[in-house]
Amino acid sequence: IEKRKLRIEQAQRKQPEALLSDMLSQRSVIRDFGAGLHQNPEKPAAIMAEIKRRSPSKGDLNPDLDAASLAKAYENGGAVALSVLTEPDFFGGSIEDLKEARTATRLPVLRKDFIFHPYQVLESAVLGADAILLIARILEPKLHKELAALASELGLAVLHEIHGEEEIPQTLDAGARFVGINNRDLATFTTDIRMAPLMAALLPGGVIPVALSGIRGPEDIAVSRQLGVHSFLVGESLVLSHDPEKDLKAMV
Ligand code: IGP
Repeated sequence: IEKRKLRIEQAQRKQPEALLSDMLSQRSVIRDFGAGLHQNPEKPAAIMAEIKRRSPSKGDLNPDLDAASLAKAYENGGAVALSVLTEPDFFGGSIEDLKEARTATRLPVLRKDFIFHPYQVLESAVLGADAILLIARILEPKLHKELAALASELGLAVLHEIHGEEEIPQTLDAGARFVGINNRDLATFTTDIRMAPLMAALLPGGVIPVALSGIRGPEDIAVSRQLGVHSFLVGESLVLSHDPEKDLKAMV
């Protein structure tokens, strides 16, 4: 017990910065989140597949899902990345889901949560996420930029989420390379898959648009691609599917 006490005292004497860098150094190798995303009409659709137990609009979707097996099905189905909800109250998510999904595959993992504090960015890095979501609508431009800078300092990629044209300047100012455009109107919860292509046309070349929400199957992918968007994030329809691997293969 004395030995243990001494070790704890020694650990406590370490500066928080040193502790943090210790933790970060034990982190597994960061996977390249952006590698699979693209804006190339010739390539198969780039699909990020989401693990989501519940949603505010639909309630329980698949509350008992097994994150590891679903992640494997997504990988086998041709997903380029995983998105894992870690938000507990509205989405039934957890850090455990993120860890299990990541361990089960070789895919990069986006932490999907409401991130509005530097602590959460650090936490994401320590817990092994490869990328984080930053939602323009819930962030003041200054904070948005700070969180993005901290993420890149830690080697994390960022998917910036926008809903409207007015959020584009702050997003570009935060250095965005990947911009998720939400097809879902958060006031009414209705989705319109033409939203993402419409907004994508307003982004400068070199920025990769990703269509988020409301993609139900191959037809929606085809329509979006005709309108000029080639990367996607699909949740609900895959989480509810009896054969997510097969359904995903039909979309790519
Ligand atoms: C997935 P869908 O309609 O395929 O389940 O949508 C994803 O876009 C959606 O879960 C989402 C989300 C978010 C969830 C988009 N932005 C922000 C939580 C927080």
